[in-house]
Amino acid sequence: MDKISLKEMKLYGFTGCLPEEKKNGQYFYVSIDMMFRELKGAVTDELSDTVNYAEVYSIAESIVKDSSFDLIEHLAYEIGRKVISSCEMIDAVKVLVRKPDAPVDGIFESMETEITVRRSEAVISFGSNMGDSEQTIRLAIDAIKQIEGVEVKRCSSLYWTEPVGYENQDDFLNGCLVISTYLKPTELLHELQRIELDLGRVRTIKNGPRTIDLDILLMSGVRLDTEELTIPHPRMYERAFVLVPLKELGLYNGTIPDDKAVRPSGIKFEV
Ligand code: PH2
Ligand code: MG
Ligand code: MG
Repeated sequence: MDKISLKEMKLYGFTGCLPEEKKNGQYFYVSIDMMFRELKGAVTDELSDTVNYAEVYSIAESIVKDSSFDLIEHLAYEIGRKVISSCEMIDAVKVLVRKPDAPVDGIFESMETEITVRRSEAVISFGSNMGDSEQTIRLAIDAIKQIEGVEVKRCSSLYWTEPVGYENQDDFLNGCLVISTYLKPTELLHELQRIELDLGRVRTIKNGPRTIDLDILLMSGVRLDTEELTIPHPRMYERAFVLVPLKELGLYNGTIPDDKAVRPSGIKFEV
Protein backbone atom coordinates (compact mmCIF):
# COMPACT_ATOMS: atom_id res chain seq x y z
CA MET A 1 0.00 0.00 0.00
CA ASP A 2 1.18 3.52 -0.81
CA LYS A 3 0.05 6.48 1.23
CA ILE A 4 -0.29 10.25 1.07
CA SER A 5 -1.02 12.08 4.30
CA LEU A 6 -2.05 15.56 5.31
CA LYS A 7 -1.23 16.04 8.96
CA GLU A 8 -2.81 18.26 11.57
CA MET A 9 -4.54 20.82 9.38
CA LYS A 10 -5.76 23.52 11.73
CA LEU A 11 -9.25 24.50 10.61
CA TYR A 12 -11.95 26.59 12.25
CA GLY A 13 -15.43 25.06 12.29
CA PHE A 14 -18.79 24.83 14.01
CA THR A 15 -19.34 21.13 14.62
CA GLY A 16 -20.47 20.18 18.12
CA CYS A 17 -23.56 19.14 20.06
CA LEU A 18 -23.73 22.23 22.23
CA PRO A 19 -25.36 25.48 21.02
CA GLU A 20 -22.25 27.50 21.99
CA GLU A 21 -20.10 25.27 19.78
CA LYS A 22 -22.38 25.82 16.82
CA LYS A 23 -22.49 29.58 17.50
CA ASN A 24 -18.86 30.42 18.37
CA GLY A 25 -16.98 27.61 16.67
CA GLN A 26 -13.53 26.30 17.59
CA TYR A 27 -10.36 24.91 16.05
CA PHE A 28 -10.28 21.37 14.72
CA TYR A 29 -7.12 19.48 13.79
CA VAL A 30 -7.70 17.22 10.82
CA SER A 31 -5.34 14.55 9.50
CA ILE A 32 -6.02 12.52 6.37
CA ASP A 33 -4.30 9.34 5.16
CA MET A 34 -5.10 8.29 1.61
CA MET A 35 -4.20 4.69 0.76
CA PHE A 36 -3.40 3.43 -2.73
CA ARG A 37 -2.78 -0.10 -3.94
CA GLU A 38 -0.20 1.40 -6.26
CA LEU A 39 0.49 5.10 -6.61
CA LYS A 40 1.50 5.57 -10.23
CA GLY A 41 2.85 9.08 -9.63
CA ALA A 42 5.63 7.63 -7.48
CA VAL A 43 7.02 6.03 -10.66
CA THR A 44 6.09 8.58 -13.36
CA ASP A 45 6.63 11.86 -11.47
CA GLU A 46 3.40 13.18 -13.06
CA LEU A 47 0.86 15.14 -10.99
CA SER A 48 -1.92 13.59 -13.08
CA ASP A 49 -0.89 10.15 -11.74
CA THR A 50 -1.43 11.07 -8.13
CA VAL A 51 -3.67 13.07 -5.84
CA ASN A 52 -2.91 16.75 -5.47
CA TYR A 53 -2.74 17.30 -1.72
CA ALA A 54 -3.60 20.98 -2.18
CA GLU A 55 -7.00 19.90 -3.54
CA VAL A 56 -7.52 17.56 -0.61
CA TYR A 57 -6.69 20.41 1.75
CA SER A 58 -9.39 22.55 0.09
CA ILE A 59 -11.95 19.75 0.45
CA ALA A 60 -11.22 19.37 4.16
CA GLU A 61 -11.16 23.11 4.73
CA SER A 62 -14.48 23.78 3.03
CA ILE A 63 -16.25 20.93 4.84
CA VAL A 64 -14.96 21.93 8.28
CA LYS A 65 -15.76 25.60 7.87
CA ASP A 66 -19.14 25.29 6.13
CA SER A 67 -20.66 22.59 8.31
CA SER A 68 -22.10 22.45 11.80
CA PHE A 69 -22.67 18.77 12.47
CA ASP A 70 -23.28 17.48 15.97
CA LEU A 71 -20.53 14.85 15.93
CA ILE A 72 -16.85 14.94 15.05
CA GLU A 73 -17.20 11.38 13.73
CA HIS A 74 -19.77 12.59 11.22
CA LEU A 75 -17.51 15.46 10.23
CA ALA A 76 -14.68 12.96 9.68
CA TYR A 77 -16.95 10.69 7.67
CA GLU A 78 -18.13 13.53 5.42
CA ILE A 79 -14.52 14.52 4.74
CA GLY A 80 -13.61 10.88 3.99
CA ARG A 81 -16.51 10.49 1.56
CA LYS A 82 -15.72 13.70 -0.28
CA VAL A 83 -12.01 12.86 -0.55
CA ILE A 84 -12.52 9.28 -1.79
CA SER A 85 -15.12 10.40 -4.32
CA SER A 86 -12.74 13.06 -5.66
CA CYS A 87 -10.39 10.44 -7.14
CA GLU A 88 -10.84 6.84 -8.29
CA MET A 89 -7.21 5.99 -7.52
CA ILE A 90 -7.82 6.20 -3.77
CA ASP A 91 -8.65 2.83 -2.21
CA ALA A 92 -9.22 4.03 1.34
CA VAL A 93 -9.17 7.23 3.35
CA LYS A 94 -8.57 7.50 7.08
CA VAL A 95 -9.67 10.78 8.65
CA LEU A 96 -8.62 11.82 12.13
CA VAL A 97 -10.42 14.78 13.68
CA ARG A 98 -9.21 16.26 16.95
CA LYS A 99 -10.92 18.87 19.05
CA PRO A 100 -8.48 20.17 21.68
CA ASP A 101 -10.83 22.83 23.03
CA ALA A 102 -13.86 20.58 23.44
CA PRO A 103 -16.09 22.07 26.14
CA VAL A 104 -15.44 19.40 28.73
CA ASP A 105 -14.38 20.19 32.28
CA GLY A 106 -11.04 18.53 32.87
CA ILE A 107 -7.50 18.21 31.66
CA PHE A 108 -6.96 16.50 28.29
CA GLU A 109 -5.01 16.84 25.09
CA SER A 110 -7.98 16.52 22.75
CA MET A 111 -11.16 14.65 22.03
CA GLU A 112 -10.72 12.75 18.77
CA THR A 113 -12.13 10.28 16.30
CA GLU A 114 -10.74 8.26 13.42
CA ILE A 115 -13.04 7.16 10.60
CA THR A 116 -12.09 5.03 7.60
CA VAL A 117 -13.90 5.11 4.28
CA ARG A 118 -12.93 2.20 2.06
CA ARG A 119 -13.76 1.29 -1.52
CA SER A 120 -15.05 -2.26 -1.96
CA GLU A 121 -16.28 -4.35 -4.82
CA ALA A 122 -19.72 -5.77 -4.17
CA VAL A 123 -21.98 -8.18 -6.00
CA ILE A 124 -25.72 -7.54 -6.02
CA SER A 125 -28.23 -10.09 -7.22
CA PHE A 126 -31.54 -8.96 -8.63
CA GLY A 127 -34.76 -10.83 -9.31
CA SER A 128 -38.30 -10.05 -10.42
CA ASN A 129 -41.40 -12.07 -11.24
CA MET A 130 -44.22 -9.51 -11.14
CA GLY A 131 -45.21 -6.93 -13.73
CA ASP A 132 -42.83 -6.07 -16.56
CA SER A 133 -39.76 -7.71 -15.00
CA GLU A 134 -37.32 -6.71 -17.74
CA GLN A 135 -38.33 -3.05 -17.48
CA THR A 136 -38.28 -3.08 -13.67
CA ILE A 137 -34.78 -4.57 -13.62
CA ARG A 138 -33.65 -1.95 -16.12
CA LEU A 139 -35.05 0.80 -13.86
CA ALA A 140 -33.43 -0.79 -10.79
CA ILE A 141 -30.01 -0.83 -12.47
CA ASP A 142 -30.46 2.80 -13.54
CA ALA A 143 -31.38 3.73 -9.96
CA ILE A 144 -28.33 1.86 -8.59
CA LYS A 145 -26.13 3.86 -10.99
CA GLN A 146 -27.58 7.04 -9.49
CA ILE A 147 -26.61 6.19 -5.88
CA GLU A 148 -23.92 8.55 -4.70
CA GLY A 149 -20.84 6.48 -3.91
CA VAL A 150 -21.73 3.57 -6.20
CA GLU A 151 -20.31 2.76 -9.60
CA VAL A 152 -21.77 -0.07 -11.65
CA LYS A 153 -18.94 -2.05 -13.24
CA ARG A 154 -20.46 -5.12 -14.88
CA CYS A 155 -23.78 -6.89 -15.29
CA SER A 156 -24.47 -10.53 -16.12
CA SER A 157 -27.02 -11.46 -18.71
CA LEU A 158 -30.52 -12.26 -17.44
CA TYR A 159 -31.93 -15.74 -16.81
CA TRP A 160 -35.43 -17.17 -16.47
CA THR A 161 -35.40 -19.24 -13.29
CA GLU A 162 -37.85 -21.56 -11.54
CA PRO A 163 -38.93 -20.25 -8.14
CA VAL A 164 -37.01 -21.54 -5.14
CA GLY A 165 -38.70 -21.78 -1.74
CA TYR A 166 -42.32 -20.81 -2.35
CA GLU A 167 -43.10 -22.65 -5.61
CA ASN A 168 -46.62 -21.54 -6.49
CA GLN A 169 -45.56 -18.45 -8.46
CA ASP A 170 -44.25 -17.38 -11.86
CA ASP A 171 -40.67 -17.90 -12.96
CA PHE A 172 -38.22 -15.12 -12.06
CA LEU A 173 -35.95 -13.05 -14.20
CA ASN A 174 -32.58 -13.05 -12.36
CA GLY A 175 -29.05 -11.74 -12.75
CA CYS A 176 -26.10 -10.21 -10.93
CA LEU A 177 -24.34 -6.87 -10.91
CA VAL A 178 -20.77 -5.97 -9.89
CA ILE A 179 -20.32 -2.54 -8.33
CA SER A 180 -17.56 -0.52 -6.72
CA THR A 181 -18.67 1.46 -3.69
CA TYR A 182 -17.40 3.39 -0.71
CA LEU A 183 -20.71 3.05 1.14
CA LYS A 184 -20.80 0.99 4.31
CA PRO A 185 -22.66 -2.33 3.91
CA THR A 186 -25.79 -1.22 5.77
CA GLU A 187 -25.81 2.10 3.95
CA LEU A 188 -25.77 0.20 0.66
CA LEU A 189 -28.55 -2.09 1.94
CA HIS A 190 -30.74 0.90 2.82
CA GLU A 191 -30.22 2.42 -0.63
CA LEU A 192 -31.23 -0.88 -2.25
CA GLN A 193 -34.31 -1.14 0.00
CA ARG A 194 -35.29 2.40 -0.98
CA ILE A 195 -35.05 1.44 -4.67
CA GLU A 196 -37.13 -1.72 -4.04
CA LEU A 197 -39.85 0.45 -2.47
CA ASP A 198 -39.63 3.10 -5.20
CA LEU A 199 -40.23 0.35 -7.74
CA GLY A 200 -43.32 -0.89 -5.95
CA ARG A 201 -42.01 -3.69 -3.77
CA VAL A 202 -44.50 -4.91 -1.14
CA ARG A 203 -43.45 -7.53 1.38
CA THR A 204 -46.11 -10.22 1.77
CA ILE A 205 -45.31 -13.95 1.56
CA LYS A 206 -41.74 -14.97 2.45
CA ASN A 207 -39.96 -15.89 -0.80
CA GLY A 208 -43.18 -14.94 -2.64
CA PRO A 209 -43.71 -12.93 -5.83
CA ARG A 210 -41.97 -9.58 -6.05
CA THR A 211 -41.62 -6.69 -8.47
CA ILE A 212 -37.95 -6.43 -7.54
CA ASP A 213 -35.57 -7.98 -5.04
CA LEU A 214 -32.06 -6.56 -4.64
CA ASP A 215 -29.71 -8.57 -2.42
CA ILE A 216 -26.09 -7.96 -1.48
CA LEU A 217 -24.29 -11.27 -2.10
CA LEU A 218 -20.64 -10.40 -1.49
CA MET A 219 -18.53 -7.43 -0.57
CA SER A 220 -14.71 -7.51 -0.70
CA GLY A 221 -13.18 -7.59 2.77
CA VAL A 222 -16.59 -7.77 4.45
CA ARG A 223 -17.98 -10.53 6.64
CA LEU A 224 -21.03 -9.41 8.52
CA ASP A 225 -23.82 -11.09 10.47
CA THR A 226 -26.37 -8.76 12.00
CA GLU A 227 -30.12 -9.02 12.33
CA GLU A 228 -30.43 -6.76 9.31
CA LEU A 229 -27.74 -8.04 6.99
CA THR A 230 -25.52 -11.09 6.46
CA ILE A 231 -22.59 -10.97 4.04
CA PRO A 232 -21.80 -13.25 2.24
CA HIS A 233 -25.49 -13.92 1.57
CA PRO A 234 -26.27 -17.04 3.66
CA ARG A 235 -28.18 -18.94 0.96
CA MET A 236 -26.29 -17.93 -2.17
CA TYR A 237 -24.43 -21.23 -2.61
CA GLU A 238 -27.71 -23.21 -2.62
CA ARG A 239 -29.24 -21.18 -5.43
CA ALA A 240 -28.61 -21.84 -9.11
CA PHE A 241 -30.37 -18.55 -9.95
CA VAL A 242 -27.48 -16.77 -8.21
CA LEU A 243 -24.60 -19.11 -9.09
CA VAL A 244 -25.24 -19.28 -12.84
CA PRO A 245 -24.93 -15.49 -13.36
CA LEU A 246 -21.97 -15.43 -10.94
CA LYS A 247 -20.26 -18.10 -12.99
CA GLU A 248 -20.87 -16.07 -16.15
CA LEU A 249 -19.11 -13.12 -14.46
CA GLY A 250 -16.14 -15.35 -13.56
CA LEU A 251 -16.87 -15.00 -9.84
CA TYR A 252 -17.76 -18.64 -9.13
CA ASN A 253 -16.43 -21.91 -10.48
CA GLY A 254 -17.87 -24.55 -8.16
CA THR A 255 -20.78 -26.89 -8.71
CA ILE A 256 -24.30 -25.61 -9.32
CA PRO A 257 -27.42 -27.30 -7.88
CA ASP A 258 -29.59 -28.60 -10.71
CA ASP A 259 -32.95 -29.09 -8.96
CA LYS A 260 -34.36 -25.88 -10.49
CA ALA A 261 -34.17 -24.83 -14.12
CA VAL A 262 -32.16 -21.73 -15.08
CA ARG A 263 -32.55 -20.72 -18.72
CA PRO A 264 -30.79 -17.90 -20.60
CA SER A 265 -33.34 -15.19 -21.50
CA GLY A 266 -31.27 -13.59 -24.24
CA ILE A 267 -31.57 -10.25 -22.41
CA LYS A 268 -28.39 -8.39 -21.57
CA PHE A 269 -28.09 -4.76 -20.46
CA GLU A 270 -25.06 -2.64 -21.25
CA VAL A 271 -23.89 -0.82 -18.13
N1 PH2 B 1 -35.74 -15.16 -4.68
C1 PH2 B 1 -36.11 -15.62 -3.50
C2 PH2 B 1 -36.70 -16.92 -3.31
N2 PH2 B 1 -36.79 -17.69 -4.48
N3 PH2 B 1 -36.41 -18.05 -6.77
C3 PH2 B 1 -35.94 -17.61 -7.94
N4 PH2 B 1 -35.98 -18.42 -8.99
N5 PH2 B 1 -35.42 -16.37 -8.08
C4 PH2 B 1 -35.34 -15.53 -7.03
O1 PH2 B 1 -34.84 -14.38 -7.18
C5 PH2 B 1 -35.83 -15.95 -5.78
C6 PH2 B 1 -36.35 -17.24 -5.69
C7 PH2 B 1 -35.94 -14.80 -2.30
O2 PH2 B 1 -35.38 -13.64 -2.55
MG1 MG C 1 -33.62 -12.51 -2.13
MG1 MG D 1 -34.03 -9.42 -0.51
